[in-house]
Amino acid sequence: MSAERYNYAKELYAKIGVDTDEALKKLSKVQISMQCWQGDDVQGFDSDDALSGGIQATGNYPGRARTPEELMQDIDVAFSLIPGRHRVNLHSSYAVFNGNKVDRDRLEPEHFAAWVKFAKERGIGLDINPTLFSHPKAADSLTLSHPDEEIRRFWIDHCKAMRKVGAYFGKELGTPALNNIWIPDGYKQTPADRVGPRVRLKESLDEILAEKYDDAELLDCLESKLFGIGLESYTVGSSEFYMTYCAKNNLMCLLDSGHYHPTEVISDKIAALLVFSDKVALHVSRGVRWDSDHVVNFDDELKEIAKEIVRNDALDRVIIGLDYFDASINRIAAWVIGMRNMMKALLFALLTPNAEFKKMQDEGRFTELLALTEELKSYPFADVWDAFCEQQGVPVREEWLETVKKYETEVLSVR
Ligand code: RNT
Ligand code: ZN
Repeated sequence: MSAERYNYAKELYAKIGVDTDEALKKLSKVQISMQCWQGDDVQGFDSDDALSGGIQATGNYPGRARTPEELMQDIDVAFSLIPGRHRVNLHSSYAVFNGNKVDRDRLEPEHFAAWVKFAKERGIGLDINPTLFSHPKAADSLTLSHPDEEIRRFWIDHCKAMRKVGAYFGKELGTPALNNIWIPDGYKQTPADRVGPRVRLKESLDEILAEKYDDAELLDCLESKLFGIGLESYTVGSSEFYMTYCAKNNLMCLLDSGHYHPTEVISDKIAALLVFSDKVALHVSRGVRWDSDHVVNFDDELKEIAKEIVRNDALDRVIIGLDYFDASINRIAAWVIGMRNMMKALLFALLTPNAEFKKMQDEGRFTELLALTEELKSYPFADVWDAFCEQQGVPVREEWLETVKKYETEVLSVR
């Protein structure tokens, strides 16, 4: 039955010059970095400190992962329901100590050996983020820009340590780890000095990034932000700051879709950065009125993000990661919904006659372009998506929810 539906869809798409087989082949190679922190509300395993840094996971749905074993088990369940082979995005706070805890400035690859083992067994890649929040030394919400040299030193050393961990991931797993530096630094009140903290941040970054690593093992990127909760008046690591820093130092920017003014979209920013940078990294998220980190929906902006990646032939230049932490619903479902949506959006973009549309734009055929763009929305996209899920051996449509419900009853609800 579904083969019939697929063949019918294939014919329709072929008429507008889209090869569905080719689209599925390309989609099957896409790797999305799944944020481990959705599984435990960004708590991590290195402390019981409350989540700080101006970010917040709201909700108290039962079943949060409390140990590395629980988190790994939950990730496995999520991956079994998501088509394709993806990556896991870690934070340094997810180090596995086995009783020999060290502070964050002393972290070593060995503290992540359990994750490397996990990744090797599954044939997947790992990415890393230094954790510059939820820690006594981040109590002022100032880290790499802190006026206190001792605190700044601690965080510089932490970031250096995590680059080493990232390179270890890359080497062990044969796929470069993305190391993303995001800091919460900012002020609640209007600052008396806006330049000083930025100069200190620049100096910290210069030192952190001085050591060169092989691109085949480690890729660094910097994530900007607009504001944090309790840090509304000033953000040290703003968009302009990092875009300039990255441009001058030949580094990669990370665009988080929740980190701009509510009417600004990252889809357009991808297209600006791709003109100048070899690579761009993403934290695909969904802000509702603010940087609320809601689960990614299959909405217009997600489709637009995917289009920018696909039609610029940039699937290997845009590094896609998700970033949300919704504690109000089943956390595994949250992963599955967001990951499947990201893949759906990429498929939607792959099933678009992009070259033809570009030609229409260049030739000023805007009536045709609009008409076809709108008609395309009711093409049998779902039939191709279902075929992909089937091909990849994961549940078709909402069937996956049964597995999540069963797991919730048997495992999550007894935690
Ligand atoms: C915070 C940033 C950052 C974090 C994660 C946990 O606003 O988006 O990427 O969400 O690192
Ligand atoms: Zn982010």
